[in-house]
Amino acid sequence: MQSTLQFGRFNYPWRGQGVRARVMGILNVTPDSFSDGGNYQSLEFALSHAEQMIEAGVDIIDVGGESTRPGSPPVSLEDELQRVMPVLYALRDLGPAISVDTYKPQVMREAIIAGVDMINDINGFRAPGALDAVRDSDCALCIMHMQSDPQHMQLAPAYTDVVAEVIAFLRERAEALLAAGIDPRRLCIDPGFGFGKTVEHNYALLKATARLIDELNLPLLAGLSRKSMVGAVTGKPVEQRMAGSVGGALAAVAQGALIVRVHDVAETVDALKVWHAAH
Ligand code: 9MG
Repeated sequence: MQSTLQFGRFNYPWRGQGVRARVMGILNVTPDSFSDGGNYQSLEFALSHAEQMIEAGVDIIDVGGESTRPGSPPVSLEDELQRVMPVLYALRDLGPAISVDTYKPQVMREAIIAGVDMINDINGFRAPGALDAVRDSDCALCIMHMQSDPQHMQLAPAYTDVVAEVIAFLRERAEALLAAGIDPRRLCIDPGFGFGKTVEHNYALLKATARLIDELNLPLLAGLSRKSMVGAVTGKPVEQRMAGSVGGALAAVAQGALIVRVHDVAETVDALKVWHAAH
């Protein structure tokens, strides 16, 4: 049986013949990701980073205007629109698929008008108006699990059975999207590594990648690049976590993950080429 994820202008087979894991490069357009010289400088910086990722073979570029690191404060709707919209319009026709990382329905609406291929919502489309915002489009929808919110999520993450609880959450959200009339071929799930989880929770979920895909019958996106779960086993600070992150991406792909969200595009693309050549 062949299954395909509808991804805006693209279609990605995720089960059956012709499956190839896709590399999603991270493009943060937050003031801490460039020296804040105003809108023009941030657009120039974003474009040059995107061009490097394209050169390295990226499949999807994920544009985010609000930091989701533990403890990060929220940004206003106006600031987020001002940061991401010029970048989405500038990237739209450069080749790769474009994703926007947002939980705000108004940003989703504007991004869909700009032609994005995926909405990546760390909040699982729970905000009032989110389902209405995405219903009448063909972009893919990434439903991520998060316990609590970015400001508080790492204070005391707690589960009785993390894998079962994450599956139950993702199932409930997928059913809410389907009940809103959304085509199941647009849905993608994500366990949300680091979003309200200890290192042990994260590795229990990484080991359960194949189970999540089987039980929910949906393609999976894994984002563990440079996260503390990589630092915890390598003992490396964030700027030295490239090799560990590539190892984590391969562990997810080996269990059937379709998309890996990464900082180090060139290294991940090469690792996946070799991995696929051997399978
Ligand atoms: C925005 N963002 C940061 N980490 C992420 C992850 O693991 N998955 C997804 N979908 N988005 C993420």
